[in-house]
Amino acid sequence: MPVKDLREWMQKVEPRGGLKRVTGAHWDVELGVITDLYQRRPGSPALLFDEIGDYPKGYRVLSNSLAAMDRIAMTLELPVEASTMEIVDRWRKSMKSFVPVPVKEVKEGPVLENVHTGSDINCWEFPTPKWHELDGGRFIGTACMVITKDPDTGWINSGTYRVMVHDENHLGLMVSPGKHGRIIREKCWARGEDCPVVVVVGQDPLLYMVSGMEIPYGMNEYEFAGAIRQEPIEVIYGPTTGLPIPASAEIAFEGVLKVNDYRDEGPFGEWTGYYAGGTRPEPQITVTSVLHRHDPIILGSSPAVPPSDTSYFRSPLRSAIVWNQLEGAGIAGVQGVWAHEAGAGRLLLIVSIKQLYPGHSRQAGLIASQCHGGAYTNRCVIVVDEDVDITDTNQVLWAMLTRCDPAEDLEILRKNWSTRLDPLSYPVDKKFFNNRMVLDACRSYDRKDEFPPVATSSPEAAKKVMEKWTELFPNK
Ligand SMILES: Cc1cc2nc3c(=O)[nH]c(=O)nc-3n(C[C@H](O)[C@H](O)[C@H](O)COP(=O)(O)O)c2cc1C
Ligand SMILES: [Mn+2]
Repeated sequence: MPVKDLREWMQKVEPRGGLKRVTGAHWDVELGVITDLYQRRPGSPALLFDEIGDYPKGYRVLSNSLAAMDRIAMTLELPVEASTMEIVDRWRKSMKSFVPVPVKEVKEGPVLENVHTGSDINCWEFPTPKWHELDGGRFIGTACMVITKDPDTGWINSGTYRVMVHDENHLGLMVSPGKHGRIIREKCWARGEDCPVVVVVGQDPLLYMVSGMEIPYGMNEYEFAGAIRQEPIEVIYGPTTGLPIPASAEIAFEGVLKVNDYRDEGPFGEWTGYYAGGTRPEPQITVTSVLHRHDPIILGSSPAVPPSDTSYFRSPLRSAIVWNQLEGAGIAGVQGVWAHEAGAGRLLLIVSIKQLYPGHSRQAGLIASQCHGGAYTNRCVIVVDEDVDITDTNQVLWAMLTRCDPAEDLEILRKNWSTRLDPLSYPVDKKFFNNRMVLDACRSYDRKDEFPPVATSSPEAAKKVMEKWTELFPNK
């Protein structure tokens, strides 16, 4: 049975050792440090914090939710033992052929167990973490869904954008240029209208994944998630905004972005592993209602030096997007793409190809570095031959060190698509660009046939031995 909400998701992962309960950690940095230390280890359990300093028992935080491939697979409705490349494949198919599954409206839902409006609103009610030591505030929205509605078309969008608590009834919202939530807010303001918004905190992690990934403009993330789940997402319509909210969400803040209402926000530890800039004015949400379940759970994520909770799922999903786009650009022979965790799924792309003609590998690398799904903040693309396992960093480095001649096989590209979050980006007239490289680590096509043979057992020899020596290779 597909899970419906965060609690069912936790019940499903706990028996597999995928959930660790922590009592007594403080919201002020301690909980964030524990998360940071855990998330560096791939496969580490989700962390459920309770009895969080100053707050009543039952008011909880769940972090590190997607730091393990088996939990990512499960969340995408795949078998838990699915390989990384099966996860990539799943997303490739979802992005290519997706039949939207409309939401199902329900009148009642656990999110309505507590409804606060007017003077009853208190955004400090929840144990919102200060995630990192240098953060400029407490961020309740990290692995959240921010729901907005296009005033022209009625399209509902959901994106994961950070949300800081300003005071009892104001939240800060930082949405980067070009993101759908930003485009919608700008449309509202251009008409002189306030922009209604809902911040959902604590939802089924599939909705977190889908909101945190680039789904094409005009598509409704609820309907995309419904297509993956093969079941409609159940929503209630918010009492003060009329926007759809998962009926079994833990917490939802309804509110409005009033025209030109800015307030200083940030900084916050970012996915690049750095703080980008200091405190800056960003739009603020005036909260019109707070809805929450009894004993609510904040679903949180702490971007930091990668890998982090965020980069684990973005790596396979972004790999899928770049792979599809390479194929869409007509590149034949692509065997795989890996958006490496160390670059948080963006800075480093590895592409493997079966070389078919001279210039093929260079073409694949240059396109990967510039196609829409790969271009933003990339720093390095490495192209390797098909014998290299692109998810094995040692193999990729070995290929680079033995097949990429620095005098011949390194392309440097200037003035590319970046952001101020990239510590190596540079402003030209206040607009940010970066420089990047493509390393062609394939055997050069002209030397392909005389390149020294690889000194490792052939797949055939290995298979034969493993079949014979099953006691030595029990898991093969
Ligand atoms: C944990 C996490 C935090 C994020 N924080 C922000 C943020 O603060 N601002 C932002 O513009 N994008 C942020 N993103 C990236 C967006 O969620 C992502 O680009 C998504 O595609 C946005 O949705 P949209 O395409 O509907 O705009 C974050 C992603 C994740 C997974
Ligand atoms: Mn979107």
